[in-house]
Amino acid sequence: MSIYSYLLRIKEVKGAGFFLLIDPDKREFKHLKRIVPQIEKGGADAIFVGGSTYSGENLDGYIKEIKRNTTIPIILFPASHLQISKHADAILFMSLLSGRNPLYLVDEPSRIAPLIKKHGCESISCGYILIDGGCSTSVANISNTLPIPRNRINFAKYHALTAQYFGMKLVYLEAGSGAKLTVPDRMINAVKSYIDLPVIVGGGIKDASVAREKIKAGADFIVVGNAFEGKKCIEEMVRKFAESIHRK
Ligand code: 1GP
Repeated sequence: MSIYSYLLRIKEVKGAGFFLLIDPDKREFKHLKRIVPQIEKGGADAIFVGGSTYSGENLDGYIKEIKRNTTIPIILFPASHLQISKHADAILFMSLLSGRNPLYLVDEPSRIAPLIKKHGCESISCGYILIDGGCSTSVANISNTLPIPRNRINFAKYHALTAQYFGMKLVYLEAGSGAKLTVPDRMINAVKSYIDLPVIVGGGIKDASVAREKIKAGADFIVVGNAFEGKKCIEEMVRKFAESIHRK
């Protein structure tokens, strides 16, 4: 089964999916052995790997170490072509549709595309849409793009529909890692009812009840990273998120 089919299956069986994001800049290699099994035992559906400032150093080794410690899929969430590894199960192949910087709309994707072909990895194309998270975020700074204002619901809807008509497989509504404010429920709801694609929501989600709110608003998948950073024992917290997200 492809990873994309697996994700759709998760949605069908559990109601929604939970992805835990590991940023190699913030989680040391030596801690993976302890942390990764907790992610699976806690009930996350996949592990995302990536980070805005990560140089890609030893990415192959990092992915292999995660793989040694889990059976759930590892999906790359690359900020650049330096964050591609053939050892991942799939790659979120993104274009930053909300931005007007050609570097992240098409230049980085065009550097990643030949690597995907070379490695024969599964690519899951995704319209990446940045929403104002109420503070300055790394993704906005590094991409040098403006997020969509929180009240511009139609703007978000039209960008998401663009992803659909471009033939992309997912839409990611992103407030940015560590965002002060999460993607507004009203916006999630409006986007989800306007398009036919699965919607991922992430950025600033720090507890299970907020994740639940996003699911109720229409999110199909939730990504959480920051809330787990720097913690040694995460299994119970992962479980709380998973139970709250999977509740039909
Ligand atoms: C960032 O959406 C993800 O790209 C996760 O955000 O780190 O704030 O959970 P957090």
